[in-house]
Amino acid sequence: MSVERTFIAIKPDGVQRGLVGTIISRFEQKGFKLVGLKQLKPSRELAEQHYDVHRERPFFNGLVEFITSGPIVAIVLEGDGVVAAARKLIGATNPLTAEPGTIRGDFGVNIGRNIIHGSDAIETAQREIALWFSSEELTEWTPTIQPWLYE
Ligand code: IDP
Ligand code: MG
Repeated sequence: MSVERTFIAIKPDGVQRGLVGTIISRFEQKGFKLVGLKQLKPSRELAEQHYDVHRERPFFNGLVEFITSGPIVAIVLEGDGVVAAARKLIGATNPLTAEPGTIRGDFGVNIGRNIIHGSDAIETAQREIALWFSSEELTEWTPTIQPWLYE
């Protein structure tokens, strides 16, 4: 078993469209544990740091404008293999080609409005969690259903 943590952000379009509950439910129903959850309007600095790898891309400025335009919901999930599994639940970057059944495949049509972010690797997740959350904001707890999720 590989217990991991990942960083998820419901982007301003997901919040505006009232998809927060639906999206959190999908991760809960899959069996992943919420260890961090907050709503915030990110600063430009935070958004730029988060998307630092895309700094030279033509969509970078528009992306930062979009992410800072409204509240986002920042989430930390924990569970076996959660980094790759959450990316699978989220679906491909372009919602138009994302598989039905995935969050982007079910709820989006445009790459610039793809509803949700999820860390792409364990190291990225560690960097992003540290960027968005302080350690006091993360809760260590054991769900009572744990024995029904893991043998
Ligand atoms: P990911 O979110 O699936 O990891 P990345 O390639 O890392 O996708 O891109 C980060 C984010 O940048 C995407 O989720 C999307 O919001 C935005 N983005 C990526 N490519 C484009 C584009 O061609 N036009 C507009 N926005 C883009
Ligand atoms: Mg990415």
